[in-house]
Amino acid sequence: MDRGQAATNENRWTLESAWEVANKVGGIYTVIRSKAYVSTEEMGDNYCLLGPYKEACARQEVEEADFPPHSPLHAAVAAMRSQGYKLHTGTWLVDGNPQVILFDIGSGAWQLDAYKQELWDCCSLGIPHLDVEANDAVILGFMQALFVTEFRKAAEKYSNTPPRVVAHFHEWQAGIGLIVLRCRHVDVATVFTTHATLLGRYLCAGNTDFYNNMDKFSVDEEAGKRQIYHRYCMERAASHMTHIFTTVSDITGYEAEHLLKRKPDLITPNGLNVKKFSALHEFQNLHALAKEKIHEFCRGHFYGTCTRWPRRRYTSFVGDTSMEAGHLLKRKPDLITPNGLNVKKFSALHEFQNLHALAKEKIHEFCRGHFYGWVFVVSRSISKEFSALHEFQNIHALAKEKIHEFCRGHFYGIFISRMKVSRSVQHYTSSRTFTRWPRRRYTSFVGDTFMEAGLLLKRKPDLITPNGLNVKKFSALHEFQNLHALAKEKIHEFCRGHFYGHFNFDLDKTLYFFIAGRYEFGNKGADIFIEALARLNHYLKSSGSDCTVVAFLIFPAATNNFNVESLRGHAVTKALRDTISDVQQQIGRRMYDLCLQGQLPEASDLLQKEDMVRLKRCIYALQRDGLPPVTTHNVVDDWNDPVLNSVRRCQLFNTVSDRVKVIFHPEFLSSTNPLFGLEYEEFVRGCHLGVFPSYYEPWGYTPAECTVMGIPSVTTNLSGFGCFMQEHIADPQSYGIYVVDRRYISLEGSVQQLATNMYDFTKLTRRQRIIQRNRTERLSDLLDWRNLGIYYRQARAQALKLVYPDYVDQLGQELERGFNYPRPISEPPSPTASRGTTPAASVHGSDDEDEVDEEKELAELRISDH
Ligand code: G6P
Ligand code: 1S3
Repeated sequence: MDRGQAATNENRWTLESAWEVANKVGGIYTVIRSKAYVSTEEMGDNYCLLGPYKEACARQEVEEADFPPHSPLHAAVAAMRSQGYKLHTGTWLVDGNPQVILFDIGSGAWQLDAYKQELWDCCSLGIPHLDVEANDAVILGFMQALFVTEFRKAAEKYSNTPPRVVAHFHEWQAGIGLIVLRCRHVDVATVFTTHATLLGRYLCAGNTDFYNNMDKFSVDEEAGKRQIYHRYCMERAASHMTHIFTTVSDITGYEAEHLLKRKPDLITPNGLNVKKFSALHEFQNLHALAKEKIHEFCRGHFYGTCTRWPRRRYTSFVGDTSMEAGHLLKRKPDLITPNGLNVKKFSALHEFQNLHALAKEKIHEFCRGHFYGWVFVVSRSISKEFSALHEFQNIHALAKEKIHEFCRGHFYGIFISRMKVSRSVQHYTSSRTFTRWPRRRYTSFVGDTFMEAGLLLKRKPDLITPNGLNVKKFSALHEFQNLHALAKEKIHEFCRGHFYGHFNFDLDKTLYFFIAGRYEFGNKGADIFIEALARLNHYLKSSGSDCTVVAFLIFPAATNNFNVESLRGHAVTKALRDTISDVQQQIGRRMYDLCLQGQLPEASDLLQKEDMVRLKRCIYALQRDGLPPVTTHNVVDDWNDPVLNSVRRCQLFNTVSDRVKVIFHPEFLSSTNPLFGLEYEEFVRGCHLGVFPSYYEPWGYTPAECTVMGIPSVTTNLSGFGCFMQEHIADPQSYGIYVVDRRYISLEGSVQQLATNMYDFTKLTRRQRIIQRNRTERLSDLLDWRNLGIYYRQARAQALKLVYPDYVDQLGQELERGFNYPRPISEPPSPTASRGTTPAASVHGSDDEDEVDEEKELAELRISDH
């Protein structure tokens, strides 16, 4: 059936409202945005999102357009506009491209007092004047309630089938709309979802033993003490007045039961819009690359007959065409129109001289080939003849390009001048050598040679000596593994810059751990992470491990930009890299010429004195007085910053002897960042382990995102994600999901467990890490909205049944079967089905030889002393 056809036939609609629709603030934005694809798949144009108009985000993400005139959405928008409200309509430019209506809060502000009065009259809810956020929530709520009312009326008119409308609201900021709809008895079914509770977040941020006292809090008093009583009332009223109440995890459900005094009807776990990479094995890549070379040959061989790659003619002439035409076309041309050329004049750079040099180099190249075997000193002649070629001009041009580059960075944003930057610069890329080629078996056999030899040579061989091959094993490398290697290389580059002068560790034996999120130090578990890192440092030192761990902490805090020391590091390493690349090219050229002359190059022929001088200058620039900084930025409140204080207390100062290095990056990552130049997603891919030992985490998208990218992570049994994984996977750790106990053991016990988990991780071999990443990535099905979206559908269906008892749920049977996700072909069984300590113990087997081998191998390689 077409997208949303069933909903259209039934005149069934879903209007979903959240403060974070096309308004990037936190996790709810990710929920709504990532879910849009499955929502529109199910509902088509009968699905629409409602949110506040936040210009900065909306202008980038929303394509404004009117709804089609025959749509009840169009009628309702027109009705609102005729009453003086401003609404922006269109589609959100995300997967699924859902329809969206954004309400301009300013246009309803003049009614604020009336709205507050109505709230007070209908449910004794008083909103203080000074709470701007709550006031905005009230205005948005009333505007949305009015819109839904108008929409309901219009939907009745546009179809013969009675409309079935679900209005779904997320979190307290959107809750007022629901309260108003219910107070005014509008005929729609309502769903309310909380992603956290206000009081829970506040209580956890203090030093409270939250989970053991949940049933004992005097909720009104606690909310009053924190001056959030009115917000708490908005949240509580919405959760009680809704037809169906849901939370994102069991743990938040438990919290809601005690703090909001209503148990959720359903848990609606968060998913992700998982985009799977096809399982590309390395040999497949090699096939593609080799095929491209054959293509290239064919282009050359069949030139002229290949219609897609036509042969170009570069010559032009006037010649005797006139005579030719006279004979063949039987008419003498009236005029000769000689062909011209588009002459491009070169300026003071004597570009034609350069072209001469380049062309001459090609003739040299010909000579090298033609006179091979002869000692023919060809390159000497070009070696130092700078003047004629105006080489100094070239050098000027190259150096100027570097200054251009600096200017581009320095004047970014105001870079409007017409600098001629278009002359191309040659880039040199060094190819990576994959030490571990993916495993594959190429068999060979001798066949009947034995018989043949006996007959023809008249002697029977004494022994058969079958021919072997130098087999390079291919392991099952998936595309996301390649992406990991590429992104990791960029993090390596950052480390080279950051630790210059103290760079005494081997990047090949370096592991990258990270924590990231909203800067809630205790709630997100940064406190125990730093403490556990200090212990890990001790374990690695005392065991004599050659592994280094670089731990990144990414939390947005107030800063005065990057610090000079971090920027300097990247500048000096860049200078060294450029010099080496230059020297490398020159060495290559010298070596090539010497070999062609039949000489084996001596080191002194290749690396010359002036190269050494250049290198020495770069090496001297790498000296530094202090230690590599712990933070990349100047943190505004340095002495009170919780991360920096904790790092100081644990003495993780990045000394040469530390095996754990710490880098606090107090800003979210973006590709324009001059230190990393990486988007968050790419950064995650390049890391080895995400560490999220949260104390308060209703769901927790960060470890979920790691999982779908195939990066192992640490989570806790106090996070919705951690509990979900424990429920669905028998042995999460073997899939790279480490669940730290923060609920049933002491704080000291949790720190210890985290430190041990991290230490065990450092003991895995590269191969074990690769296998573990493969397994982690297999869990992505479990987190895909295509599977988890069913809970939202279920919530809406239940709400409709409550309001319209005659409502027949077409999805009924499917819902009753419950949650079940398909087992991928040619991969080990789904984690839910596996009950052994490792998936190798599965009885289901696997169609893929590589996978089976990997599983066996991992079982053998498992560290026995865990
Ligand atoms: C991926 C790449 C491999 C690389 C490996 C490094 O699997 O495909 O080529 O060797 O990553 O793994 P590591 O855990 O050491 O970063
Ligand atoms: C909340 O955002 P947070 O980081 O403040 O909602 C998210 C989406 O449901 C959830 O993943 C997270 O745990 C909550 O805490």
